[in-house]
Amino acid sequence: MIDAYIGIGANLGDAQESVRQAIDRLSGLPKTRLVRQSSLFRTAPIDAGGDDYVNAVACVQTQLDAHELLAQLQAIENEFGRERPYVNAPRTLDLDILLYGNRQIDSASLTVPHPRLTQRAFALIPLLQIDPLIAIPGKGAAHLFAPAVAGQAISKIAG
Ligand code: PH2
Ligand code: MG
Ligand code: MG
Repeated sequence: MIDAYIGIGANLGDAQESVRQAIDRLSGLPKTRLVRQSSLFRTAPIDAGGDDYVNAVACVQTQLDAHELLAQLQAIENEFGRERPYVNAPRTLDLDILLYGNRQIDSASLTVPHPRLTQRAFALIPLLQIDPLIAIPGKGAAHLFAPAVAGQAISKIAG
């Protein structure tokens, strides 16, 4: 069993509802159980246009290997009508593997830890909410990177 942390984002359509439903879908993945979920956060787009995002992070325990997990996440994105007209286009749902246990993976389709995790409040802050002591393989304690993203707009959504 591996603890995998999934970054969830949406800024097209009913983003809050999509993020909530996506977390529900994660809990139904084969060989996988949902362990923790962060609050939902409203965040300003980073290196992207469109509306504010709704972001969250979920922790799952899974027996899927990293590429099987990636394929499952892409299938969920597609179910939610994900389109990719250009890089960082507004999206109905984005599911990224942020961490896969303590593994470092660099394949054609997958880089883990997520290469921009330490630079983006929308991923780092929800991650720290569910595990304040978590370490990022190759980089060290995640909380050490929080000051560097303190200028990025992020606010917890009530409820
Ligand atoms: N995702 C991106 C690019 N920019 N900005 C925010 N606030 N939230 C995201 O999830 C996000 C982004 C690429 O995946
Ligand atoms: Mg992403
Ligand atoms: Mg993605």
